[in-house]
Amino acid sequence: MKNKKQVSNKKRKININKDKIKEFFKKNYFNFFKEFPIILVFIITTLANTILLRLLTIHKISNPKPIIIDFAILFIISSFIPLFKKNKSKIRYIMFWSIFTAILCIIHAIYYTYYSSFASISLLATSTFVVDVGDAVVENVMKIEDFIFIFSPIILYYYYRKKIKNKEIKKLTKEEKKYSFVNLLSTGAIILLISSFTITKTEWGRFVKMWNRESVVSSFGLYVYQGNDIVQSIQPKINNLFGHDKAYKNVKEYYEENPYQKENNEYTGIFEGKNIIVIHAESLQTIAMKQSFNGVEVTPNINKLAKEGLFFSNYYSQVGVGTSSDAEFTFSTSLMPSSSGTVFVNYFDRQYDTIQKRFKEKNYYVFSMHANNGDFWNRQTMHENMGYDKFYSKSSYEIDETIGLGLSDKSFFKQSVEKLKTIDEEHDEPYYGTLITLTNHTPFSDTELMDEYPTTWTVNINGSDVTRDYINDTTLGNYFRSVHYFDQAIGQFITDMDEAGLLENTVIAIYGDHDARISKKYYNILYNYDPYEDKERKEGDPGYIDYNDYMYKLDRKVPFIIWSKDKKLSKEITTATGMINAFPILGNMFNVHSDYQIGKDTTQLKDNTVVFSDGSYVTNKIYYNNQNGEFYSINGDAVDEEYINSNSDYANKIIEVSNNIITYDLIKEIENKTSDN
Ligand code: GP9
Ligand code: MN
Repeated sequence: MKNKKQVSNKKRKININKDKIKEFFKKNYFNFFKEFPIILVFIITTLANTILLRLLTIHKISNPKPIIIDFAILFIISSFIPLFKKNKSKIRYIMFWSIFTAILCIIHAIYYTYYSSFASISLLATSTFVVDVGDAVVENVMKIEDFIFIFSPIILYYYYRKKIKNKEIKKLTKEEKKYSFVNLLSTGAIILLISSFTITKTEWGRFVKMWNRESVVSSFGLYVYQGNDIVQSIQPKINNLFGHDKAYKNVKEYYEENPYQKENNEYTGIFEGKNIIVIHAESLQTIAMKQSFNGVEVTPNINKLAKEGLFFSNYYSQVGVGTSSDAEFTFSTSLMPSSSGTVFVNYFDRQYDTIQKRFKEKNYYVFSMHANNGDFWNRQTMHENMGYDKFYSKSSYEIDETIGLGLSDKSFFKQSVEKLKTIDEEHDEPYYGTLITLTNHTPFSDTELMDEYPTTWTVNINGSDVTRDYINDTTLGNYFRSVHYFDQAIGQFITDMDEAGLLENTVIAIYGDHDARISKKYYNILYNYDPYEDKERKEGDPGYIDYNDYMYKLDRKVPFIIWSKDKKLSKEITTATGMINAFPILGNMFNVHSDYQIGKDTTQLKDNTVVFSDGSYVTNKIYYNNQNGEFYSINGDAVDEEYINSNSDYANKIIEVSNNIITYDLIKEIENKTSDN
């Protein structure tokens, strides 16, 4: 039993410690911020911006980790303030960081709306493309709330003018400067160090790989994310200093374990020697093929091609931030897109083994047509590197009719048929052509050039017809109208090609390049609108569909259709298939392949894993969300841990191998070594 004296000693010690701690905080923080309150205002207002950014984008601010880490970084940034001699320099330094971080938040907010991800500095080179998409950005991407972050430097400057400007700020001695610097810096560093012990293995993995930008910002905060992004964006430029040998070994081992094996099936060589036109259908989603409004299908022409051809109805795009260009890349190489930056802009100078080059080896004339600026997505350079003999860009077309981003698809196709007639006349050899469309790109604006196609719903109530707005004049309604226009354009294209005799010996392949990024709330209306009650069904209402995030992700499917006039395949493939499988599927039909193709021909498979750029994946049984480790059973199928783990390993592996190849230009190295031997 401790006697009273021991207890009172213990109490006194605790009080002494408390006083010491109080004294420590008073000296190191309270007195300092009392002298320099503007630093505290800078930290608070700038921290508020990062919290607001997460609130407006990922809608999550409950996790304290990113807040603490951002706070620590701001402490570190502030630690240099006492070192400045002049007070004016101190204020300029603070205002620079306040304005810089506000602009950073604005860029991320705008970028997130369009790409559902955070921006990477490696995309700076592509930022001009964002400007080029013009009204798509203004109307559908830039929102007023994106600019709310500017209030932070405004408040800071107002505080400076009101409270600091005309006041004499205490001059620090050399010793005090040094002490304050070390104190703030070490405080920030200690907070960072303690925070690092709370980071999980998964979070570290995502930090290193940076596929899952949302997850990195959610766990590490904005500034650590951006710092890591800068390092990872610069790294490819000095890549041989970092990890080249490990990457080379990784890729060599992968292809030794997974060599290309020719597997003949009912489609092998069926189109060998024929022409092929690949239509890259901007933002064409499979959901549009299932809709009708007022008795008129959204896509009657595409539906006919799907019915007569080989239709992959469970097909997904696998783009990263490179959107259209990533779709082209993965379609052409059967590799995953880059996780840091975009291939077309940051790695255009690497050597790739493409389907275009393989057709060229079989003496095909290979060309691409797209009525946008040739430097959009750096296509002028990248298409040549991919093996195209010629790229017909905007300068090859008469811009006689514009909708949205540029030349209307009806005019693009009409003018392209004339070019195809010339190509057919001038070339005895078969041709491989890629036609990239534009009209169906955001903003899906309703223009007089798009025939009226109201996405309304007319029902008979008490004997009289009542027409409900339904999704008309919503983004989704405008999207379906835009798709309906595209369908008319492609229908006319097929007719014109047929009349010109260009379909006799030609295969048409159509793929949607990615989904249209339309908000889930409109899909809810599409599925849950009750025209009789003229309201959206809620939980508990009869016929209510609980449209969850996974159903939304699955609705991002895009179609892949392979059609020819003289060989009607008339089959639907429901096996999960992705852009990465297109080259192996088409290659089997024309007897071309790449030793580096990662995808498989899925026409014979009962199940397949389609990997997305953030490491998530879909199979015929589940959608696995790599951001939170959850999985959604699509048809109520039960799967075991082994199914999840093996598919997750596969997903990580093919993303890693693809990025190794892209970053370190390994196809060129492997090919050179092979030819030297
Ligand atoms: C631009 C067109 C659209 O030329 O391909 O590009 P996206 O915005 O879809 O990447
Ligand atoms: Mn696109």
